[in-house]
Amino acid sequence: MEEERMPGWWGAKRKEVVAPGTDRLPPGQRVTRDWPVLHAGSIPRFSEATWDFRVFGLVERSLRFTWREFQALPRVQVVSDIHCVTAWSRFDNRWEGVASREILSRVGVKPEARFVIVHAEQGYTTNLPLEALLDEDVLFADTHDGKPLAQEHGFPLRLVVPKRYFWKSAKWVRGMELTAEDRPGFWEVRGYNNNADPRREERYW
Ligand SMILES: Nc1nc2c(c(=O)[nH]1)N[C@H]1C(S)=C(S)[C@@H](COP(=O)(O)O)O[C@H]1N2
Ligand SMILES: [Mo]
Repeated sequence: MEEERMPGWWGAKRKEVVAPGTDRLPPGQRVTRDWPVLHAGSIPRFSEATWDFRVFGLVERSLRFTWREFQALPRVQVVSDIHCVTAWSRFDNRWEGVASREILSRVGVKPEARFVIVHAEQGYTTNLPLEALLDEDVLFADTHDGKPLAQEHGFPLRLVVPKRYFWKSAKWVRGMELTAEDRPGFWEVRGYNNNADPRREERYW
């Protein structure tokens, strides 16, 4: 199969990556084959001239990538399932992009850093423990099922965090801020669960 020759292809490890030791569909979810679009606000327009991706906060060196620089980073491919808090799950999404741990390895994370605030267009944020972003299945994706990410799904770049409900997977991402204290994000301050583990049905609080 052509796919198996691709470097970094994780299809063979899919079962472990998707759901270690558990049934694949988390409680209260049903499978959909289409891909619903959900977000607050409008779909931002991408301008390569002004786009950047910044890593800042508790790091030894703050980094700023232009679109071209970001595209030059080492790439990975991950197959994972989406679990949305509104109860749909979509299996076997083939993502391509840059692993979050690849980016974090370049900034020199300070020992005090324990959380990451993910920043996206129009002030959208979501918060995650640092270790969640070091997970091998987490990436900033620009490609889905072999095609550039659609505008409404986060073009040019979105985060994908398969082990959390999908609102943690910020669309139109622009950076990561490392912090010592947790800081609830856009949906987290609006009643969504801070941890968002689908296996434990951590939907709202
Ligand atoms: N920037 C941004 N990212 C976002 C959101 C948003 O409002 N703004 N909504 C989240 C929510 S609640 C969900 S369910 C998913 C939906 O992603 P999709 O439209 O690609 O299915 O995006 C997440 N990422
Ligand atoms: Mo959502």
